[in-house]
Amino acid sequence: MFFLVLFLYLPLSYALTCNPNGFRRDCGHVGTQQSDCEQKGCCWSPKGHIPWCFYPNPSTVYVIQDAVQTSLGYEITLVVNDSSVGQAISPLYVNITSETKDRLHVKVFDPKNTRWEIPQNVSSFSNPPSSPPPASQYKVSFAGKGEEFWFAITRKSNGETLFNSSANSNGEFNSLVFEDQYLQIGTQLPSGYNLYGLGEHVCPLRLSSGQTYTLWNFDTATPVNLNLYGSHPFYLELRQSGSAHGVFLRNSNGMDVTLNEESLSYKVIGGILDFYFFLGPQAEAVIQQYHEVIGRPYLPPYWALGFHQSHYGYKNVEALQDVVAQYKSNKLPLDTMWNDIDYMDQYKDFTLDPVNFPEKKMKQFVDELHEDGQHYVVIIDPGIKKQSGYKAYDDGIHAGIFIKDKNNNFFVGKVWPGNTVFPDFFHPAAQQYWQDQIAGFLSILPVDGLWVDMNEISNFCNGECTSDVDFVSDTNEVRNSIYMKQENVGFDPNNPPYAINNQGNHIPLNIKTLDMDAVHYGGVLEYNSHNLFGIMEDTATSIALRILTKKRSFVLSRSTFPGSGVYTAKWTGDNHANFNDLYYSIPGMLNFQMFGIPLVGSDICGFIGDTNAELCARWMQLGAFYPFSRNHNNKGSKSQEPYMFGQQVTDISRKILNVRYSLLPYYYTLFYYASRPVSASNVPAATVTRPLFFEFSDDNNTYGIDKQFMVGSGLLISPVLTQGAASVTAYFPKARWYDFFSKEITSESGAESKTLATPLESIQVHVRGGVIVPMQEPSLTTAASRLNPYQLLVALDSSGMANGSLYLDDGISLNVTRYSLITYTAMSTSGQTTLTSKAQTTVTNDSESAAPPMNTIIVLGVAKKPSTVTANSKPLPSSQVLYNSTSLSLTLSMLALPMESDFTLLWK
Ligand code: MIG
Repeated sequence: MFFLVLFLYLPLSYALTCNPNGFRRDCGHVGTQQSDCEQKGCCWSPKGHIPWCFYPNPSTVYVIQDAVQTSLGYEITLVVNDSSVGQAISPLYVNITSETKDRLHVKVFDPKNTRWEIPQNVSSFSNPPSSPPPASQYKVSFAGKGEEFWFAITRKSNGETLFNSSANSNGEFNSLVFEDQYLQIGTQLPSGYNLYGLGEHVCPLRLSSGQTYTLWNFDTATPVNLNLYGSHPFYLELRQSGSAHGVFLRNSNGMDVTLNEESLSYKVIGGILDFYFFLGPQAEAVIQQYHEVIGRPYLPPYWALGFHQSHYGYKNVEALQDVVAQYKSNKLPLDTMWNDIDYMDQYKDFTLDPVNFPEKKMKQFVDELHEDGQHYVVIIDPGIKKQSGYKAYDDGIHAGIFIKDKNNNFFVGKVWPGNTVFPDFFHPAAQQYWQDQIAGFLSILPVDGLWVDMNEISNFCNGECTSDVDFVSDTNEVRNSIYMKQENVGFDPNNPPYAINNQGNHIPLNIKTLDMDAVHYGGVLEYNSHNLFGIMEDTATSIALRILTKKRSFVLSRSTFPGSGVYTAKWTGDNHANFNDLYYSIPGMLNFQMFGIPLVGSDICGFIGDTNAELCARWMQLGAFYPFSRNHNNKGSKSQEPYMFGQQVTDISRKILNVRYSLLPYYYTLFYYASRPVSASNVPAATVTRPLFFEFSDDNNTYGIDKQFMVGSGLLISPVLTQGAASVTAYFPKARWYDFFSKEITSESGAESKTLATPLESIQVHVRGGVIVPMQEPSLTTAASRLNPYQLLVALDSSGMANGSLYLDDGISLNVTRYSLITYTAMSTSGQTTLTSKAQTTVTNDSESAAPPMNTIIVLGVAKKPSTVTANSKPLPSSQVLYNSTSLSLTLSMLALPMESDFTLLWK
């Protein structure tokens, strides 16, 4: 039977040999054994080169036929040196375009036949400039005419080669392959490289050599290193010099990205090779340059930064009311109550269970939440129950907007409601359809946001459902049996020639999702667009909400793609209630900062399994610092609202949620900068939380740290991640660090590790000297907090300087009519310190009220008690000045300074 398979790809296979030094085209998949390999008629040579198992090799390589210089770069024509063998597409064009001084675009494509490319309206990309950018940071080089093709990118300032597609000396990867269903290219890397990104995977932040990262959207309960819900073909690499660069492969097809000892290789099963290179040189600049291409994250509604409570299994509206009441009586902040699929009638989107969640009571419940300044979010799944008489189904059939199968029938899968069809967001009428369904639901229940789950697309059948037995109960068994089948059939869209390492077991592409020959509008195959369903649903849902509510939207998505952050928040999916997953939530959160979806967090206290008091307390402490902070767990798991574990955990949760709420002005300001092209101070700002190396790239001790993280540039969070531990060993990079709680100096100049007592009731939070953190007195909701006076936490560095900023607006409007950007600067000279506030305020609607005043300023690192303190040149009475000689902190209170007016405080 294997002859048939071989015949399909290499019709002239009889002319080929097994030359170990020749061109190796991967035969099979990651982890192939010799016997498998030889059985397929492939060559086995486990030395040096990978792949060890390769197709009998022709000597085909791409050579440069022509290279023309253009105003923005080069147009290179490649041809194969022997077109009589193999399936290499020839000629190929390589367009190298200098787009900005920091960004280079390299696109390898078939000039004759248009191949699949991501449509621009799905995930945006850049347009070439009209004139060449001046003074670029990079230099491009490539092979000479008639030579085998390679290209390389160098950083001009230090000569570092950032990308080099020519095979390295130990032959870890091969040069370019460009066939219909197999594209291969790679780059050399320095030994001991530091490389990050390539999501979505549960794994340590710094990626490992020897590992293959597969990108193929898949619904599974977060196994380590395997492909997950979303795909983000982007990586950031940091060199020992401290400079960082980024590489984005704009491609939506399935792919394996393998990290070898000194190289990285891409094996992609379709589309084109469309690369963007970002020169940084700071990590934060790389990310900002990346987001400029894929779209910057949106500024979320302020309430989305409050605390959220969810559970799969809330039985009825009374259960929801009870949770809200318990939060209140325990004085625990809560902004948003969530409903999982339990609220639906027979799991049908846009319906309410008439018995347990009846319309009248639900409407009253939601109205009451709103009166109390709280919010309500519900889940929807993409699967629409196949049932005539059900509006969402009938409307979709009428508009013809569901995904079709290869026979031109609507594709039938199976999800919670039974057999389902799926909206096709490629269809021009799908947006209106989706908006109409949402509008219909909003008219019953004014929900504040939508949670879009299962959008990988997840399907309980493997491909189209044929009968009820298709339900995937034992995934492994199904995988194996289907995979065996693969070896025995000819062309099968679910089993292309190269099997990506889907679920670590190279399972067929349609397992737990659609068949790859399912068809979207315009003839777009699922094979090519599978990884785009999530972003397309995110976009459609968010746009519908913006149109219908005329406010900023809130959408929480599981499946994402580059550009999703323009519209959506992300949670990291079905984690487990254990300490391991508590840890993995940190790299998960940090990865999505790079991927442009900063509003991200993990299910606090753990989704699968029963949590316990200690784990939940530790998780509330860490989760209080996630940009998106939500406690959620599975049906059947023990209730885990923070008040469920007695007084101690309730107190711990209240304390840390109050810290979160007091820091929201700081978080919101970080979101503002991430959504903007350039920050006020011209410091690149693209993330909300960030790895330590983003801030301290010249300290290579930080390169592997993923058990601590920064919030902005000012806060260092070092949580306890170990069961039973009552201390934390935290690394302090080079700076002065203050304990957020005691206000004392923990490390005078950093560059040291410290073991700090951290009993259950505490988490380590440190403030970096040199930073001013804007804060606000907390209340039980963001709506109430926003009415409270502001505070500043001024952490002086060793030279008595600090600065910070604050962005203020109404927190909800799409077009704000009153906003301020305020910068704070502290400077010390000869025993005297001044703190100035400079506000830039824009008011286009005078009826909107101004922000509450600045009341309290806490200055850390004031060596001795000042004898005079003035506010706007007027002496402050001693009742407003408090100096603490133990912590060396100065607290100025009852200031009542208007936020929109400049002010100066002085002490000496
Ligand atoms: O098949 O809606 O990740 O958060 O509670 C499971 C029920 C479907 C998966 C989500 C999870 C949610 C659950 N969903």
